[in-house]
Order: sequence, then C-alpha cells, then structure tokens
Amino acid sequence: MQPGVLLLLMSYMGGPLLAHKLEVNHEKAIVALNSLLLRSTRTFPANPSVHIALRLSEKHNLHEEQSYLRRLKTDLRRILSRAEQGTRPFTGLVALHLLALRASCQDLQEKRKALLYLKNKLSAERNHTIYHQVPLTNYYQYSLGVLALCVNDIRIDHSVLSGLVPHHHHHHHHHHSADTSAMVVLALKCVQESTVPGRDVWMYSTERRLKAQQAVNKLMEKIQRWWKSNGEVGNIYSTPLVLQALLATGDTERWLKGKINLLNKSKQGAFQNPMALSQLLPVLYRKTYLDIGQMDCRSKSDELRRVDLEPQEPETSSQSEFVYVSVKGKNLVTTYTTRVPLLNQMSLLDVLQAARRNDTNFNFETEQTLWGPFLTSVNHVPGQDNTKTYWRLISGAHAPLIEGIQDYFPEPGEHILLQLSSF
Ligand code: B12
Repeated sequence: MQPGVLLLLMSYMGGPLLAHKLEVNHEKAIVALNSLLLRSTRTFPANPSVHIALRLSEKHNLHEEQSYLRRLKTDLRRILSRAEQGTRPFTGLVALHLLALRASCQDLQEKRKALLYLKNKLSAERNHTIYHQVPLTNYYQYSLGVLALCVNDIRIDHSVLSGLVPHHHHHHHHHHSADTSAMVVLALKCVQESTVPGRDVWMYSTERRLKAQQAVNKLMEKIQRWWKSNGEVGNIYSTPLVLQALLATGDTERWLKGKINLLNKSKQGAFQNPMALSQLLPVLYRKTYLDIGQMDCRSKSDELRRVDLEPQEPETSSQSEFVYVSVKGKNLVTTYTTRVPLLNQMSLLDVLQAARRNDTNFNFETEQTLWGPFLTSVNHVPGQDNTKTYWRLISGAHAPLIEGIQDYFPEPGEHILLQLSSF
C-alpha cells in the first residue's frame, strides 16, 4: 500500500490522534491500577502473587517493594517450618513464593529449602495422579509448581513433566478449567523454551519439547473454542491468565481485545480483590510469568505512589428488603432456610454473620486464603479436600457466584444457596 493511501485510511478511521489518545487513557488507567495494587500491600498476610505483579509492572516504588519482600521472606520461613510438620501440601503457595523471590533476584538459604520442598511435593503430586487420577492439590497448583521450578532454572523430572502432558490413549483425560488450562500452558511453554543457564543449549530433549508443544497446541485449541466475542474465556477472573497464555503463544490480537475488555471491567470495580488484580496487572503491561525468568532487577523507574482512597460515604437504604439464604446437602435436600434484612452495603459474609447472630441454629466457618475468606463449613458440615467436596455459592437456583463471600454483595430479594458439591 502507498504511504499516502495508508495516511488517508488512518485519518478516515478516526486518525492516529484518536488512537494515541486512547492509548494515553489506557496507560493512565493501568498506572492507577498499579498504585491500587501497591496500596493493598498494607493488608495482611503478605501475598506473593501481589509482589510478582508489582515486580512485573513498568512503574515501581522500590522502597515499598523491598519492605514487602522482607515480610514475604518471614512468611516463607514460617510456611516451610509448618510444612516440615507434614500438615497439608503447600505446592501452589511455595511456588508463588519462589516466583516472587526470582522476580526480586533473591538467592538465599530459604530459597534453596523452598526449591527442595517444591521438588518433593511435585513428585508427590505426580504419584497421586498415578494412583488416584488427580493430584494431591489440583492441576492448577501442580502446573504452578512446574512453572516456578522452570523459571528458577531447575531441571524437572521426566515423570513430573509427563504428569502434565496427557497421553492420547487416555480417552477421558481430566477436563481443565480455563484458569488451569492457562497455567498448564505457561508451565509447558517454559519447559519448551528453557535453555541451560549460561549455555546456548536446550534444557530438555527434542522429544520432550515436542511433546510439550503438542500439549500446548491442544490446550490453545480448546481455549480458542471457548473464546467469546467480547474477549473473555471462562469468566473475567480466568481471562487474565488466559491472556498470559495467549501472549506466551504469540496471539497478540486476541490478547489486545481481551485486555481492552478487562480494562473496562476494572473501571466498573470488578478487580477490587488484590489477588484478582495481581493476576490482571501483568497482562495489562503485556507481561507473563515467563518473563520473570529474564528479570535482572535493574529497575529504572522508582516513581509509583500508592493511592489513598477517600473513605466513601455508605449509601443508606431505608426500605426493608431481605436476602434469603438456604443450605442444601449432597442429596439436594434443603436442610435450612432463613432470611436476613439487607441493610446498607452488606457483603454475603455480612449476611451470613447476621444470620448466625439471629439464629443459634445457623453456623458457618471460614478459612483465610489468598483470595480472602473461603467458606469451609456450614452447620457443622465441612467441605473437605480428601472427599473432594466444597460449599458452592449459588445465586437463585443455578447461577454459581464468580466471587467469594467477602467480595459478593447480594441484591435485595436475592436467594443465595449454599450447596455441598463435588469437584
Ligand atoms: C482449584 C480452585 C477451586 C477449588 C479449591 C479446592 C482444591 N483443593 O482444589 C474449589 C473447587 C473448591 C473452588 C471453589 C470455589 N472457587 Co475457586 N478456584 C480454584 C482455582 C482454579 C485454583 C486455586 C488454587 O489452587 N490456587 C493456588 C494457591 C497457591 O492459592 P490459595 O489461595 O492458597 O489456594 C486456595 C484458595 O484459592 C481456595 N479457593 C479456591 N477458590 C476460591 C475462591 C474464593 C472466592 C476463595 C476465597 C478461596 C478460593 O482454594 C485453594 C486451595 O486450597 C482458582 C483459579 C485462579 N485463577 O486462581 C479458582 C478461583 C479462585 N475460584 C473462584 C471461585 C469464584 C470459587 C467459588 C466461589 C465458586 C462458587 N460459586 O462456589 C468457590 C469457593 C466457595 C467457598 N466455599 O468459599 C474464582 C475467584 C474469583 C474471585 N474474584 O473471587 C477463581 C479465580 C476461578 C474463576 N475464574 O472463577 N475453587
């Protein structure tokens, strides 16, 4: 095409000026999200996923990042000593810590201990898949573990890798969710591209790399089939990880479309949860977890300030509306129902607490996780990892919530169902 024609075409479509303006606006919105994430570092406990996102972004506040890193190191020491007592496996959590340490170019005693722990846990995850068809934790954490070792230049056992690559003669292989598929893609892509540190040779054999590539292709075909026209895959909270997978496999067209959609969603307040924001920010900066392996930590920027939000006046609603809560066991029999008056701005957690105050027959328990409080038990019936059950949050009769009890704000008149389900 003649340059003149191109210019004409561009001005016809709104011109490069408009495109430039849009870009500046995006840029501003992304920096605002970056400072919002920085602000979340005041919350406890420290979250390695937040640190990873702060390190992968373009703008930095080096002082705040350093003190956050110190807190993470203390946490990691505590996690590793708890792990020695052989409680539950911390595959995913230790993997996130190892990614966070690598993103700050830290090489310390704890790191070696953590690497050893993760290597052992991945063997345990693999063995569990052989005897029970599923990993000890889940495939999301399994692949996050592989990714963390890979990004830290650790060679991963043959057997551990083959646990992530499905055999074609297995007819019904596990069906991964969008989040998990994306994480498996990132892990295998890392393996495929790994070179021996300081040398110009591949880390893995041609056969192994080919197997990884084939598995990646399969997963990306599935992701493309799930791709919705608005640029989402799964829901808005799985899409950030999917965009990482698209970036890692070179699909920048879909990535851009997805990014613009998620930026709009973030303007509507959908990414208030620091964990959700930490998974979003890297792709807004066109970064993936694979980039952690290339970081040299010579940052040029040290200008990011955190935003301190004005406390908002709570909206007061005077009308007496209710939220209805019911509890269903595994046999789909309703075992409990109640209704709670909906006052100003109540989260589902607030609603459940009010229900508990109003009626001593109602009881629930939660456990703190990186995403916030997880509902572990209702009326003394626990959801359990070993029986693969959990308390599912449902709106109306069918619509599963895509946020947890602390982040979800029920509408007046809404029916919330807590249903013991299998996963
Ligand atoms: C595996 C998984 C589950 C498993 C966890 C158990 C297991 N042994 O595997 C099960 C099936 C139980 C589950 C349940 C739910 N999940 Co879930 N889950 C995931 C997934 C794929 C990986 C989590 C993980 O292992 N992280 C690794 C470790 C290092 O992090 P962690 O924080 O220590 O991990 C624990 C918590 O994340 C916790 N957990 C899992 N999901 C959720 C959701 C919430 C809101 C909370 C507070 C905790 C929590 O279980 C993990 C293992 O113990 C993520 C995907 C993602 N993008 O992160 C979605 C994800 C976190 N889950 C999500 C949701 C919405 C739910 C449910 C609320 C769904 C529902 N309608 O009921 C419920 C939780 C209800 C409750 N009781 O509080 C959303 C959260 C989005 C958001 N903005 O809050 C995600 C991002 C998936 C998505 N794209 O929709 N989940």
